Amino acid sequence: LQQTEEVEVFSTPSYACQRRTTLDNHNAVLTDALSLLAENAELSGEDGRGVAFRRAAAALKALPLPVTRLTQLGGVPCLGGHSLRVIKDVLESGASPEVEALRRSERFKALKVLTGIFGVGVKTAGRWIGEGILTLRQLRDSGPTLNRAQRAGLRHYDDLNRPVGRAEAAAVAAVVEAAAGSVLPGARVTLIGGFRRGKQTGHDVDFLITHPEEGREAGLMPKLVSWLDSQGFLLYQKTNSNSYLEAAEGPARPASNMDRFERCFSVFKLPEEAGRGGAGAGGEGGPRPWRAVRVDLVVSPVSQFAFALLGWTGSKLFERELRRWAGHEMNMCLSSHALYDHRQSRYLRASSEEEIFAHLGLEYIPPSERNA
Ligand code: DGT
Ligand code: MG
Repeated sequence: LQQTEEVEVFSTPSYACQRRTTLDNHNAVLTDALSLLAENAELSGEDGRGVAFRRAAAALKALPLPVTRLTQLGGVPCLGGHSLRVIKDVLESGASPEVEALRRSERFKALKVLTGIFGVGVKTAGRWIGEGILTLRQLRDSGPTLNRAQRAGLRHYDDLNRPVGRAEAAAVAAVVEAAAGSVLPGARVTLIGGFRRGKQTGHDVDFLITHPEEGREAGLMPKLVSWLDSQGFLLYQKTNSNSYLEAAEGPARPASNMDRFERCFSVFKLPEEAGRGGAGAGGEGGPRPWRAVRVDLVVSPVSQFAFALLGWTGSKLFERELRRWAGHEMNMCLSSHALYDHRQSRYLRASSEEEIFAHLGLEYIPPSERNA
């Protein structure tokens, strides 16, 4: 009699927005490898390949146990040949030669360092690498012209590449709440992004601001920014104004998810308090009295609040999958402003995330389970 070991065969729905993905990832070794390949594709301008690896990683993140054999993956969607090869290598020998080579690659390292500068995108980084600039030192020495965002990014490079903790996020929240309360009494500030999903750290802190009375939020962002600036909280800011208008005939460009909210990309000067993990910020001179933190502010009219909340809570892949589900499975168009039903030729209103999931024919997934 041949003894066969019991191994569970996994299966999971194909859209990330149909799955519950907590932060408890049982397959981090595999998903780290696939995420690195995704990152490399994105840094090389190959977004399609990037999404394919992100989807593969997300499918594994949703599994209830560690994968030990390839044969368990029969019912797991989104695993293409390339991803399966990487998974096989990791399962059999603990590592993927392709991923290990990538980790050591000078080009990948340079792309990571340069795009790690706030304000530097893939194209700029690629151009600099073509000019022989691979490190921050080389960038500082050879001095290509930097814009205002990039100068701030370079100046605060170490701070902005140090993860932001929950206590720091709460401290930023207190400042933003004071600002909003002062310039528009009754304004509501909500922490969004990764922290709303329960992450312990983030690369930035994201906030959505609204007012319960429609229209009162208009013009709020400039006032907010000028209050923050006058109190000395801003090291950098760039504000985009709201340009979203609903058209009677439906969304003009259904595929577009460009944000048209009042939005501010900023770098906060956050005072460091004792006990908040300020050590390490100051290097040799001892702890500095403040650190730089990336903060994103978004203002939404209350009529669009639920859509904005859903659209800015993430994860990025979860958002992308929600929009794909809406388009491909429901013939609807979802954005951070609205949901348009092409069959009925009308916008579907919602005042909560639960209602939006219901419109989409999806089971409600709470923020802590959107970590795809
Ligand atoms: P983090 O900050 O790296 O810990 O992780 P997240 O999930 O907070 O990511 P982040 O801060 O880049 O973005 C927060 C969420 O907001 C993200 O999951 C998707 C959404 N988001 C970010 N940028 C845009 C945008 O330009 N348009 C739209 N519609 N959504 C965006
Ligand atoms: Mg964030």
